[in-house]
Amino acid sequence: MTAIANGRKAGAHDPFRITRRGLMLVLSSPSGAGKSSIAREILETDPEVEMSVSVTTRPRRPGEVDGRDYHFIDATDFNLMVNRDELLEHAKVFGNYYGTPRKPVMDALAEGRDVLFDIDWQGTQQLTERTADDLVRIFILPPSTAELERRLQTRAQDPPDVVAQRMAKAADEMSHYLEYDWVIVNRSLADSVDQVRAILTSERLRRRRQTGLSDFVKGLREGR
Ligand SMILES: Nc1nc2c(ncn2[C@@H]2O[C@H](COP(=O)(O)OP(=O)(O)OP(=O)(O)O)[C@@H](O)[C@H]2O)c(=O)[nH]1
Ligand SMILES: [Mg+2]
Repeated sequence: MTAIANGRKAGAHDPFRITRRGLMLVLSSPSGAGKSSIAREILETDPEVEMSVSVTTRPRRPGEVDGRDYHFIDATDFNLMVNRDELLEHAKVFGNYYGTPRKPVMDALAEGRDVLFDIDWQGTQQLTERTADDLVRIFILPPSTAELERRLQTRAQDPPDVVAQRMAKAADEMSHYLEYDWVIVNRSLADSVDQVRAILTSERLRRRRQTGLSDFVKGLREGR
């Protein structure tokens, strides 16, 4: 696919690329709005983006892989990580604890790679307080309530009582769209993915993120 080829050409290891600091791309949405599908597509097609793998005390679901989907840990280890300040943010969601390990994120940003976060509004608020300059926040809305319910039901990963619980929470969660920089209504996966790519392209070009610019311009002015 050309998108991959182009991405590689301009990738983090391209010696001609202007050095930049990576950014933190946060995707939040109510359950079932399509955030995970969008994230998967971006990760598969953009080699400069990597996923932040959260720790969670939630039990692993069939099909989930430890270390890929989440690091599945118990409450004791979770508290240990909180106390050692090893989490960039953490929150309780649907009765389980979730948190973002700090070190992989910091390493990626310093190396000019972008990190994608699938976290809720509570985590986003904490990141806004701590790492605002690196943050790009996108909120995904469903096209309608009926469509949201349909997606939650056909996903078939959760029992009906959990679906009902998530629908009830959706209205609450959606009120947080005001705390995000960009809002996408997910009518079609392909369009939403294109829109996220457009945001990524723009945000990467921000002057403050292009840390190699002064050297580059110096070279230009010296005729190199
Ligand atoms: N604050 C915070 N939220 C997280 C983190 N990891 C996952 N979440 C959020 O926790 C919620 C539940 O995630 P999961 O247990 O994986 O369930 P899911 O079926 O993927 O839920 P939805 O994505 O909401 O449909 C989602 O809203 C995630 O965005 C994290 O490290 N921090
Ligand atoms: Mg999800």
